[in-house]
Order: sequence, then structure tokens, then C-alpha cells
Amino acid sequence: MLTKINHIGIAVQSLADAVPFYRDNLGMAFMGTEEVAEQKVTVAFLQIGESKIELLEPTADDSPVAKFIEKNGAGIHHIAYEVEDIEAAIAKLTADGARMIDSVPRNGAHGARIAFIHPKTSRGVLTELCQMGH
Ligand code: CMX
Repeated sequence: MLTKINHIGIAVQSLADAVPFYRDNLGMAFMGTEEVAEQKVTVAFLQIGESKIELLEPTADDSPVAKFIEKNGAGIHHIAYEVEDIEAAIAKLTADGARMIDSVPRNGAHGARIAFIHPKTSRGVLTELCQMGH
């Protein structure tokens, strides 16, 4: 069902502050930034091998990422796995008793369709399924 790790999401206070470290000091390939209005974040993607690091800066106080930083400080926010058929993946997980945050896919960065699994189901890790637009 899952094909690979698409990205790891890291919550940061400021992209302007965080991007130079990942791009210049760790040497990752910077792929640009994008506002994901639906999620109240601006994200920066950096490529590392076949996967990416997604830095997430909240754009509003009620953004899920703002709440996360308030509670935990900056740090790893979620892991995103790529799936070929997100509806089928949601249906299987739901049938298996998983607590889905999204029972219907929503829009993520780069035209991807995404759905989150609640961290209580995935043993403390907020987990994202993403189906890339082709
Ligand atoms: N990773 C692990 N655990 C997390 C978490 C995270 N990112 N965010 C919250 N939790 C934990 C909380 O600590 C809490 O644990 P305890 O009950 O042990 O204290 C539990 O989950 C429930 O938290 P909550 O306060 O009841 O719920 P929140 O209002 O904080 O919402 C969540 C949590 C995951 C449901 C919400 O953040 C959500 O819907 N996230 C999905 C959307 C999202 O994160 N979008 C941003 C990324 C967008 C993108 O990548 O494009």
C-alpha cells in the first residue's frame, strides 16, 4: 500500500531562519516554498535522495503547526508516506480501525492529495498519506 517515504515534516518558527541551515549547512537541494492555505502553513521543500524534508511555518495562531510549536517547540511534526491510491488506503485503514483525521483526501503542496492518520493510532507519530499528482 505504501511505496516510500515522501517527506518528513519539521515544524519551525521561521522559514527564513531555518532554510539556510538545511540548504547551506546540510547541503540539501532547495525546491522552493509554497503556501498551503488549507493547512495554514507555508512550507519549504528540500530534496534528500528520493525523499524530502518539509519545513513548516505556521501562517496563523490557530494553525495545527502553531499549536504543535506552542506545546513542543520546533521539531519533527509528521512523516508522510506515498501511496498509489489514497482512497483505497483510507478505506483499508478505516476498516482496520485506524483513527483517520481525514476520511476524505484534501489538498497538500505540489498538487498532492493528502490524508492524516491521528497520532494516537500511529503510536505517537502524526502520519500523512500522500498521493502525488501525475
Ligand atoms: N505529532 C505527534 N503527536 C501529536 C502531534 C504531532 N504532530 N500533534 C498533536 N499530537 C498529540 C498531542 O500531543 C496530544 O497528545 P496527548 O493527548 O497525549 O496530550 C494528541 O495528539 C491530541 O492532541 P489534541 O490537543 O487533542 O489535538 P490537536 O488540536 O493538537 O490536534 C491533530 C492534533 C494531529 C489532530 C491536528 O494537529 C491535525 O489535525 N493535524 C493534521 C493537519 C496538519 O497537521 N497540518 C499541517 C501540515 C500540513 C502539510 O504538511 O501540508
